[in-house]
Amino acid sequence: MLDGCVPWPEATAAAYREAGFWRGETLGKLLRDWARAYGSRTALVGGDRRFTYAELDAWADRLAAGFASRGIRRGERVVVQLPNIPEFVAVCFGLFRLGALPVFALTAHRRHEIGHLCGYSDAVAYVVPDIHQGFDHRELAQAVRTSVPSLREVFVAGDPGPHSSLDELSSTPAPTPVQDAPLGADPGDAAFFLLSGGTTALPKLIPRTHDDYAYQIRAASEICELDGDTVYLAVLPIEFNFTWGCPGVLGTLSAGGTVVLAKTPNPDECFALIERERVTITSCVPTVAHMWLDAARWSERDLSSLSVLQIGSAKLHPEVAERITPALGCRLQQVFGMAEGLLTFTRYDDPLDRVLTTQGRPISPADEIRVVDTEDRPVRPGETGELLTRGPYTLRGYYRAEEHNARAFTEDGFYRTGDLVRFTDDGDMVVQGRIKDVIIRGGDKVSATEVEGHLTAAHDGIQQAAVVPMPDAVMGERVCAFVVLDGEPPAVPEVRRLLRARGLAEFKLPDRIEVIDVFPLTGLGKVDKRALAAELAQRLGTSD
Ligand code: OOB
Repeated sequence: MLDGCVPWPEATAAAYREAGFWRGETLGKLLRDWARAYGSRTALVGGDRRFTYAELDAWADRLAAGFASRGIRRGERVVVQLPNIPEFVAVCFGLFRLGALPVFALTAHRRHEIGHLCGYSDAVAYVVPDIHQGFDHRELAQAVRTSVPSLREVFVAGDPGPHSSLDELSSTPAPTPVQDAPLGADPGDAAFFLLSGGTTALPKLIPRTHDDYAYQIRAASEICELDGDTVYLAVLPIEFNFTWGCPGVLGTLSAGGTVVLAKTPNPDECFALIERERVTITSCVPTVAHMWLDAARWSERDLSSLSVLQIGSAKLHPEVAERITPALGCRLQQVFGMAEGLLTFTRYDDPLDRVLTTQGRPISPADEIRVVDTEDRPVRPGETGELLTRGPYTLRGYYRAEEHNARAFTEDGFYRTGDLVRFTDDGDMVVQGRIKDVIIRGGDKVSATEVEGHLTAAHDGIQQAAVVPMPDAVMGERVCAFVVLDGEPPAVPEVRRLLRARGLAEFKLPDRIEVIDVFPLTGLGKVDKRALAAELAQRLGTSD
């Protein structure tokens, strides 16, 4: 495996291959197979543009040749920050075919996060849109380029400004045929990097291998019964594991279906796409589901093609879950997942109460689960504890993070998820809470530690900061910062402006600031965040 990645133990890897989970295929080769099987069918729809499987395959080849002609080599990293546009898919497959590794940045990321991702991965190139949601990514690229020495190239989808045009790169005919197998990469090696949902100040990189991801999309597609008639609407950002491969974009392509890209989760846009493209399945976070439930009351769009709505990434409350089928006329599937690997799904034939109240079961018979107490001892059946897991598509270590890995994994390779769960007698998992210091704001993960660091650095008067989740009916949680001050209390817009100026993504900025004289401490002398959450509830008048 690429230097800095942690492989599965050889015996475990052999067992996964023996069991047929890992089939020794690369993602770049899989697209070739899909193009052979489904050539003239529509693979991808983005805005007014439609691509057949054959066209997507040829586009990926041209991009692979183009990237190679610009000196990008096997094993090198390329930060990809693109919205839901067809280029995202073509660029990734172009890179897979070279054996170069996309690093999936969020479009919301700004100078601070992108600088970190490029530096941490020693990226040689960075792929951006020109302007997205009013923000000029070419300027961001210019700034990052001066601070990251490894960065040689910036490619732009759209008007390139001072950088290189992605269109031009893919207009050079590929030296056909690009050899079939192994298409530049080793199936056991990392194919791309997902980002961790941030328990650490900045995201860690999660290497996903060709073998492990090909297995994930196969297992997820089977459970979701995808086939050639599947039309998947990508509502959430495409770089999110949920959208990309649970079964999502890749699962749909593997089945010969059609992927439709939505620019935003806005119900006006998405309902129109569902009607126009006869969408059959989509996935979203509870906050988006809320929006859709409200919009469905007045919308006159025909949503009758929609048969499954997957919801995950944050806790879905049973009262909201109950409204899905009556309002949208489709089946609900709860999904619990993480970029690190493990996925649990409710199944289509589960009794309704299990679908409404649980997050289902792991998707692979080889997923291993432990639920443990604070001493790593298994809790009694049915009791709540921390979820630990390992399996054929769950990482064994973050990239270049030896010290962190020692804490994030047990000695025998189980990943410590930081989630508190219990299992019902039927074997379904129910998420009860979490012990990691993360706020889940409408499905986006915000590291408390990261925001705290920026608060004290950004504002002279803020002596100490502690960030906690603030319950919110629509977003699930919002970001509340408790601050110990020296001077006048700062206004929220002012603090947000200061953090934005530090290059922080918008979704991390505090929604509320609460002043406190001293922080409550735990017995170990750490800031007691439970006590702060209780204090917040009292101040908001929401404590029971
Ligand atoms: C998904 O992935 P990440 O990496 O952004 O976040 C993972 C974390 C989990 O550890 C858990 O804390 C939370 O998000 N989470 C849920 C949940 N699904 C994820 N918490 C409560 N209920 C759920 N259903 O969020 C993700 C990746 C793939 C598929 C779906 C979600």
